[in-house]
Amino acid sequence: MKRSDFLKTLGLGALGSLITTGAAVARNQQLVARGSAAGAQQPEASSRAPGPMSIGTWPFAEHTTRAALEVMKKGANALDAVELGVKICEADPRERSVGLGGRPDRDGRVTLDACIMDHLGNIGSVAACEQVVHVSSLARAVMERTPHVMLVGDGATQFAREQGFPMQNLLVAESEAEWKKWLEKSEYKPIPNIENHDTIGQLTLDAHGRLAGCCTTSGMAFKMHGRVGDSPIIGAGLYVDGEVGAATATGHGEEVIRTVGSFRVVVAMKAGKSPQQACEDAVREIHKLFVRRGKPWADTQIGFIAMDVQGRVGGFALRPGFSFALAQGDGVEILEANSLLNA
Ligand code: SD4
Repeated sequence: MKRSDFLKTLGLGALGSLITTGAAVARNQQLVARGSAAGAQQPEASSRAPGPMSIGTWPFAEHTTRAALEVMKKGANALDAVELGVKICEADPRERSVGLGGRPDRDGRVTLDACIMDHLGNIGSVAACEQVVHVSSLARAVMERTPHVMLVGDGATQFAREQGFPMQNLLVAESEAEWKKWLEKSEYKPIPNIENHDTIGQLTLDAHGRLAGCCTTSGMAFKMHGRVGDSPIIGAGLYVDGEVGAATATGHGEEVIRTVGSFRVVVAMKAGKSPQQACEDAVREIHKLFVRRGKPWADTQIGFIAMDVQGRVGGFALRPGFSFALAQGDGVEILEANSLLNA
């Protein structure tokens, strides 16, 4: 399905071209603002019943959202579907920032972060976990089989072992070679959109209107050992409010934690913003704090995606280059997100 066709199915029609250019964002915002003020339908509104549907960060979510959509069409609930989807990415050694094959920290250790949340507010999370490929499932096990919501480091690995998760070396030859090359200079410089920003955050809405989300990553490449990013932190890397909507983040985790990014997006939706407006607000807040702190803010990337219970979606980034997948109906579409900065 072409994006223009897809947008038509969302009732966006002529607004389709507004998705990609900076000037268009402003027009889109005006339209949204006017629509809201007049109590009219907002441009992103879907004209048909939402769900099942799924969105996920970055183009690799094409496969994971499609898989989630297909099982939801067969009756799976949003939570099972989102877990099934992200596991595809975790198991793929070619994806070098998630699960097996993820890039190691500066000590050569692959440590994974993940969290999961359902529409009822059930949450589970693991951080800095080693030797386990499917940390999304481990996060779910924390959620369903412990009195806690988060396990980290050795405790997370120990729990995985006790629960029968297979233990394996996550460092593949390509990632090890990159790490050895990195050691030559040992400079920590995240490169936007290139090597350090490919977390998968995925959201699902099933046929019964239940939302779920999962975020899983190996985190920043060559991070300090023990560093934890936003991805396993409920409210930062992921948040789901079953009555409102859900959001997830990718990019420079420290900045997302600083602003409690995903929670911020969902709260904005609860206050009446569309998913698109809410993602834009969160990125603006991050940018504002960069400026306030006098930091070289242009040199990093942050992206949010969001979906509400009405099936409207949004995505926005600090810089160009961020895209996300949307699976709905018969197809999956890769949507290029607008950005606050031009480069
Ligand atoms: C982190 N947010 O560890 C993750 C990295 C990321 O796309 O999103 N990469 O900070």
